[in-house]
Amino acid sequence: MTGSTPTPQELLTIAIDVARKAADTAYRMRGEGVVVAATKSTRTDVVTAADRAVERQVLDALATLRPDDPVLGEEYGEENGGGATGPTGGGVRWIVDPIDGTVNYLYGLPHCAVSLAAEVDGVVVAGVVRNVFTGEEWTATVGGGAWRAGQRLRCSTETDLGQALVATGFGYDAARRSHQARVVAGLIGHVRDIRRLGAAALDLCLAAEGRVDAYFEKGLAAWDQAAGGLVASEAGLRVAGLRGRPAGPDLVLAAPEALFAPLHDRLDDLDAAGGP
Ligand code: LIP
Repeated sequence: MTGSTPTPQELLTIAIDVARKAADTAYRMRGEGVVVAATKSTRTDVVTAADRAVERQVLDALATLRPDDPVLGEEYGEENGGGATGPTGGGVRWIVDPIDGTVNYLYGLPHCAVSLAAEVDGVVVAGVVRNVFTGEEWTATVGGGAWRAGQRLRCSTETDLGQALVATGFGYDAARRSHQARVVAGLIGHVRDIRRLGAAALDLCLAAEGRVDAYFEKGLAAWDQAAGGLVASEAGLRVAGLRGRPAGPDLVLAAPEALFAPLHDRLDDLDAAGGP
């Protein structure tokens, strides 16, 4: 595959192999005891030794398998490919969140995942999300559908916002969390209920198979949403931002077509993409 651009399925095969081994490391290290290595944006934004070890494992594996491909990761930023032949990986870039749901990992709550996606020329074409604790694994390729345990995933068919179970999340900054709480306060009376599970990649995958009807969150980084966003869109969810913007740090909204407009409009009215 060196030099030419691999197919989405070829990239997915690599991603699954790397992610499974990474998730095994995360699980093993959890059993050995969690070590908080540092904090980042705030005192509650922790990074564990496992976050760093798992991302380094992914980087090393990809450096062997795809030496010319750059990798963007949560803990080490962008490491440019550039093996012997230089960055000629056919426009492939990898995006990794070594442990999405780090606080859940710290507390031993079984909702955290390794998330690994492959872009070609800036478009995510393959992705895998693997729950570290349960081994549940979601995969997708562009145009190839979203899958778990050999079953093709289909999102919720709910059409009534008042019957929708909606997942969301909160940032680490106190001022942002307060704004996000006000958004939830304005929404909760208009939906079935809210779920705050703590890992965007998994939240997107649960939405992909209708275990929640929709998901939204402000403040996600590329590594939070790259793989899970492809799983969600390949399962039939519309994944976007507000007011015609693409999904991104301002807001990620993933909803079935029938719910997208009413949920979008209420979130827009509540300034869900705004605030600190
Ligand atoms: C997490 C996200 C989650 C969000 C958390 C946190 P991390 O990412 O996946 O959706 O609500 O606050 O940002 O920090 O565990 O990689």
